[in-house]
Amino acid sequence: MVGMSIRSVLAAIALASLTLLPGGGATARAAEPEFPPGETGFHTYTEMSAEVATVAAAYPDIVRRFSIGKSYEGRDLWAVKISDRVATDEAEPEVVFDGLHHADEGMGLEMTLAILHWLTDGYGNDQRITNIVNGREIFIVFALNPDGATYDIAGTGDYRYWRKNRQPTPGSSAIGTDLNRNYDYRWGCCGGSSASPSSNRFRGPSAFSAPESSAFADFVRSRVVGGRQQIRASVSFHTTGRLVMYPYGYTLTDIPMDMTRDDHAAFVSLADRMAARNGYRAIQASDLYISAGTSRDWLYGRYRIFSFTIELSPDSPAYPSDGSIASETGRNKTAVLDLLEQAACPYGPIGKATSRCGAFDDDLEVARGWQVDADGTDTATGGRWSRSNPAATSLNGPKQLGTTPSGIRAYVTGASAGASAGSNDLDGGTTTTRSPLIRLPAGTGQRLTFRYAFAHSAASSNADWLRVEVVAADGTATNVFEVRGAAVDRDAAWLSGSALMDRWAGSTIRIRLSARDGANGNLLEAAVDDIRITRH
Ligand code: 3K0
Ligand code: CA
Ligand code: ZN
Ligand code: CA
Repeated sequence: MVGMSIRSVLAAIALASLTLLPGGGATARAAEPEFPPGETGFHTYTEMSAEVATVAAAYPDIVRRFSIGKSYEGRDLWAVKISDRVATDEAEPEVVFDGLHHADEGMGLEMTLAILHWLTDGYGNDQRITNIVNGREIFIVFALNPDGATYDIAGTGDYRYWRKNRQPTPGSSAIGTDLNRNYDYRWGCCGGSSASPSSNRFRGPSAFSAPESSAFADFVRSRVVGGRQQIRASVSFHTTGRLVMYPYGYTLTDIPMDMTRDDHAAFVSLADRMAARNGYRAIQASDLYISAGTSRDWLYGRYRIFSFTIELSPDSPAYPSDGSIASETGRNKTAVLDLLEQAACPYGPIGKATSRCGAFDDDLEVARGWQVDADGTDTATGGRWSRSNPAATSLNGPKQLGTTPSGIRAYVTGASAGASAGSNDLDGGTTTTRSPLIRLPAGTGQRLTFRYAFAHSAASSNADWLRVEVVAADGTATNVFEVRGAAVDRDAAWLSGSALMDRWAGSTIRIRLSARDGANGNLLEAAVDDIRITRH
């Protein structure tokens, strides 16, 4: 220590303890854990962290490194964003890859590192990769479960066969939660996880009880910009089985209520495309076994992200050898590149690029930034717009329809299950709901299309209406579609409406749905679904 100032001694001690205690935990580790002899080609957490930092430093124009949060033991959950103009949030489709939800699935981490290297090495050298990096914003979360992965190899030259994280469970001596059972979508349902803390499929005491799954979810939530989730596709890499799996895992039903027909068709098509490239088998996740609370189900169920789980490597041996890293990751290269390309329009492979991937597309199945009574001026006393699963009502014929053009939700003027006609209809004035901001492309021919239903009793008059308005950037509202009431009984039926958007080409607008009950004692129902702006 001769010649060292107190300050540098302290700095040296701090550095040493950082190295010794990467987790900041209470127990000192004597040496950095390493994979068993013969398998050291896999990256430890420390090696991965160093490699990600090195690549980020080498490619500052296209790689930004950040941490999405900390593991239970305090390790950073490292991530990168890869794109041109990487410091700017551009209007480009976003894609997320993650590895190592499960501690003992090291090939998943190798896969995320392989993607990092393909994209950075290829940028400027390979036209396909250059186009992808220019046109997408790619996020990679390398190791969701660094504590478990470190523990798995911290034994005496062999694996510990550890899967879960390293978080104690209150009231139990058992350690660890299965991160891929801890997400808040159908959490704990349907026999797809275990309530027992000692189980390898332990779902945790509550959804998002684990800091690692919670940090991943927070990151995904942070990608909601202007009410719209920017991430369009994702892959979570696991081992083993050589499978490409799409939602859902929680049910054997192919197209349950919380999936649309278009989305299912797109999932099958995207999975088949990847399977054709990596030679794996494409299946619905539940065809492997029922799993609930997985990241994949959450990503689709909550945000309609086209999310996949890829199980790398053959089933045997349980731990693939490090000699297979290059070939097993390599065979996934074109599958990954294809998904990155298709992410611009996941409906492209089912031939619906024109109808589903225009300037705006909302099937109203999940919250996408609409706001009821955004201006605080609505006067309706009942039956305000509600993004709901409508209940069929009848009064001399159907008034609110129990079906929707897509999925199970639409905007309807009041939906209370089991309600009788007249108890949940629009009353007392006007109700509005306003879309998030929509940037219209320059050039003519953009058309707003939607499905709607409008029904009333014979007590209606032309003071009743359903309107679709365009609200310009300066707040000016223009009526582009209107259907009015009349003194006749009118039954509900799903119809198509449309309006040309040329007036607003190149500008930023909102769509507003407005329904009005202009007279008393009248049964009035309106509904809207599948709101799109496309150019045919
Ligand atoms: O649907 C799923 O994502 C479940 C598959 C996954 C799991 O979490 O059980 N299989 S793994 O544990 O062998 N990677
Ligand atoms: Ca960019
Ligand atoms: Zn796994
Ligand atoms: Ca719908």
